[in-house]
Amino acid sequence: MKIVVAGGDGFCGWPTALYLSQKGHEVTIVDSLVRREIDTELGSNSMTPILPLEERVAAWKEVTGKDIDVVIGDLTDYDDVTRVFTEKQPEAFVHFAEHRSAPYSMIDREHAIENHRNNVEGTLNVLWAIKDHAPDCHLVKLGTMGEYGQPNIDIEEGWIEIEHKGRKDRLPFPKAPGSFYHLTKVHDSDNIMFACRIWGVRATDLNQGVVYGLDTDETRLDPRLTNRFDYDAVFGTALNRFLIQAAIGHDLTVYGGGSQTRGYLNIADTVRCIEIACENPAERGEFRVFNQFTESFSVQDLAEKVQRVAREQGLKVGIDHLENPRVEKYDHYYNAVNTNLLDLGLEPHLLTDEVLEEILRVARENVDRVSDELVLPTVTWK
Ligand code: NAD
Ligand code: USQ
Repeated sequence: MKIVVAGGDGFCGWPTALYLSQKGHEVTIVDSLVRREIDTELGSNSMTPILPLEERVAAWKEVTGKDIDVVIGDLTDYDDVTRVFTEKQPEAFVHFAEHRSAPYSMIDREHAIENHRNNVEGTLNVLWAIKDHAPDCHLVKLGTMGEYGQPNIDIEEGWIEIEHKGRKDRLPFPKAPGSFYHLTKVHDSDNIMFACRIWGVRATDLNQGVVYGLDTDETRLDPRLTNRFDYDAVFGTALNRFLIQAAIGHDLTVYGGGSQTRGYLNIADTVRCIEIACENPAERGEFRVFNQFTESFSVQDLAEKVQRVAREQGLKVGIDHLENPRVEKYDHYYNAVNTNLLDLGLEPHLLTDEVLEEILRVARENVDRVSDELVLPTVTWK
């Protein structure tokens, strides 16, 4: 298939582009490189040294003989988006290309607005370009489990049957997101659903949980292909942060009580889920939602797992319950359905000690690249 991976220089997009290329798909990466600029803004860095995009792609060609096209372009620029659709005529457009950090969206008014502008405008451009230039293209859009929040009922996959005053309907599942970033994903979902309804766009919204891990079979082929690995309090995510904290001898930063629970998945499953979605496209006019996570954990569970595995490697690691910089629920009900991807053939890589050990080993090899001052949270919700 001809597949565009927008956001293909990022943590999820890069290993996905390699995986799809390895499977024989014709892959084009589109990226504005804004994530690298945000590193400069925040004074942060990937814990692993990542090469410039052109050099990564050249290394892939050298190692595998396979070509990946690169377009440096911004989805908020309609000329860039039009060029990609007219020149590439993709059968699937995989859309990772958004600002994805909840704390980044909560820094101040300007960041909240920029987050909305980048994410909502980019997705609207993609929808208009599909309508105008590639109406049969399947949009595979990365949403988030955080769109649903933590309701006191089971979370369904996008839709829920409701009986109200004697009448029934199948309606979008209610949303209660926890940051301005998560809200951008809700707005995207509504816009995509609308475009499916009025223009007959085919779309799959992948409500992904928190992704952990670093390498995949493809990024392990050569050190120049390594993936980015965020550890700072703005872009680093829970489990990956804990592993890096263990490696540098920092207490694990559990926010508040630690009973807040989320869906998680291994980066190796992210790439496979994208392949499954691309190879099983939605129908024309269908807005399909898959909940993309494999297991649920509380933050405290994760900290204890990391503490145990680190101890076995001779590292002494404490768990610190910090005052929570966010506003979120503790001790809440959490039971989300995730059967759509499993039914289509996903075989999850679960969170075993071996998985934790491998990530911890890479973290320990790169400790000299970590700035301690980026570890503690500085952005608050209030
Ligand atoms: P990332 O920040 O590492 O990568 C995003 C990439 O998109 C970057 O390379 C960035 O330069 C690019 N980009 C951003 N805005 C762009 C624009 N307007 N035009 C072109 N390129 C642009 O993020 P990630 O962790 O790889 O996440 C990818 C997607 O998956 C995001 O949409 C995110 O919301 C979603 N997601 C991520 C996680 C996670 O745990 N990492 C979990 C659930 C959902
Ligand atoms: N947390 C800690 N300590 C930390 C970091 C986080 O206790 O050092 C807690 C947070 O308070 C939260 C949970 O861990 O309860 C998850 O936080 P996170 O930073 O790992 O993830 P989140 O902000 O939800 O965002 C990440 C990605 C985002 C994606 C989302 C999926 O950055 O792009 O959309 O995971 S989900 O959580 O399902 O919405």
